[in-house]
Amino acid sequence: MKLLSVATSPIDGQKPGTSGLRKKTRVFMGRHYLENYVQAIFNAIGGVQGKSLVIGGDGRYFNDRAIQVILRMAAAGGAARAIVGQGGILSTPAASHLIRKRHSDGGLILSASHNPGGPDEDFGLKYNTPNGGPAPEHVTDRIYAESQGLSTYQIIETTDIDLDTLGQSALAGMIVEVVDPVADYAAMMQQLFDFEAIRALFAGGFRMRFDAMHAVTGPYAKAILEDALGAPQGTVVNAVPLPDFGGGHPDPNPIWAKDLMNLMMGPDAPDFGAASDGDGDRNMIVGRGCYVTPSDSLALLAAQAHLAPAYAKGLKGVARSMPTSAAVDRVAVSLGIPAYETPTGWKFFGNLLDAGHATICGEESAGTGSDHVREKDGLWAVLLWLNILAASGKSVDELMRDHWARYGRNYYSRHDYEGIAKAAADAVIENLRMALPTLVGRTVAGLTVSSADEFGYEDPVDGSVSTGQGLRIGFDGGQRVVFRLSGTGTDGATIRIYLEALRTDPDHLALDPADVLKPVAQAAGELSRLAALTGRTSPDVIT
Ligand code: VG1
Ligand code: CO
Repeated sequence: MKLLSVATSPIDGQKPGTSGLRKKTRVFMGRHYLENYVQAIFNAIGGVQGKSLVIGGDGRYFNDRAIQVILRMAAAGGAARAIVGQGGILSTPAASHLIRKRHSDGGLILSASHNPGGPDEDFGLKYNTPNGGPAPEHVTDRIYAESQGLSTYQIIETTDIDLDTLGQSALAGMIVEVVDPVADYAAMMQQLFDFEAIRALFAGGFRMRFDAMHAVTGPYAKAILEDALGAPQGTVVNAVPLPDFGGGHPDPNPIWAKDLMNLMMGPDAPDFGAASDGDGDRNMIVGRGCYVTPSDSLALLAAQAHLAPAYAKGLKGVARSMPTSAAVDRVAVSLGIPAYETPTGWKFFGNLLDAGHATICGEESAGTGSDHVREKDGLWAVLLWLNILAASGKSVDELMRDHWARYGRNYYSRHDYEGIAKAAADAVIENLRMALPTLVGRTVAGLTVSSADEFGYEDPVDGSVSTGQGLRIGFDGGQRVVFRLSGTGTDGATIRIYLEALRTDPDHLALDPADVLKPVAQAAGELSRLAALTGRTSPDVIT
């Protein structure tokens, strides 16, 4: 074994986005690229001498190779221990839990989440801090700064480390501990939820389908839903993680989880359907004939969480990202608890959770979670839904109807315009930004603008400020549109347009969302001049 100090030079474009650094896999595989980024992370946290790190990923192409590199670099940096999921596998929430449970000094999670995997698709890497959460901006800024000034990295020359056998081995002075990726996570879920009640639900003939989309949650879902809770074999489909996710996008939404949607909307639908994404932190919830938007799911979970043992004493508060619908805010008002509004990205929930200000958090992009870890957690959301279904004896459809009858319904949709030339996308945002001060009082597509601003956030715990977090325009009557650029894409730019309209009239709770949102969609088009500036007339993805 030989310690090498390799001369390198900084590589452009290593600025981490909404969630770590995501690039084309071939970029990560390029000479020194991964190594530079890992060294930048190590430098940014003051080195890894004597530290312990949790390491694992979603199993996508290059996961195995990248982990070997990271282990050899951690050993070269003098790390004391690396806790690695067997086969290099750890879902994002399971990694967050392990970091916390083992009091480690943080972790490296290899994933590009819902982005497709493969040599010509996407790869990603992010550093999570000792609280188990994604690194906050001051840490990612430091990582970026380090990556710009790098001249060498340290690595050990050795043969591959066996990651398939559970147990401990030594790599130079570092202990490599290979752990079961599922066991600790499954034990925690059992603590949080009423497994007896859910078991009785399945024993009584309740049927569900969980689509793991050939991504990381397969082994977790099989162990928990089928083995521990007694759901019939075959409840979990696409359960084997594949390096290319079977060629699909492991993105749990009605577009990419179309098979599940078709089943749930068809004559043979089971009682409940769910799916999770590449790294297991997102969820999709669908009842028989009833798709639940992530914003509604967050609101319903907040309203009914007391039915699960872990939340029986109530919630301290709730938090949602700004583009997420205000449905959960209405629940918070009725519960008499605070509701926080943060920028997009789970890293902004970390301080609120650590400080005990919020118990449940969520995003419109199908991320929901609680203070049990510091990441969003797909299976957690599915299990909380199951717990609520078991305890209430109601169907998904009944629960949603009751919810809307009580709180009103925030109709919601997101339109994504993908692969836009960066200059055109920037022009759309810049034009809108310039126009903001002139908008209030103007009537567009029959709607009158009542507010217009650019979202900025001051963290209530550490006072840090994040600006430029999305343009939001409100209209009379509780309708809203938000514009922002994606921070996770790898091809050109993606413009996200978030549409929302509140209805409280009892006769307006079962309308077609597309009809309700038509005027606000039209206003969004006119205000942004999107078609003229980008040449696009319809979105690539509607969720
Ligand atoms: C997207 C979502 C955001 C989420 C982020 C990471 O970011 O909109 O809500 O936190 O992905 O989720 P953006 O910048 O592309 O809109 V995951 O499951 O990809 O880690
Ligand atoms: Co994800």
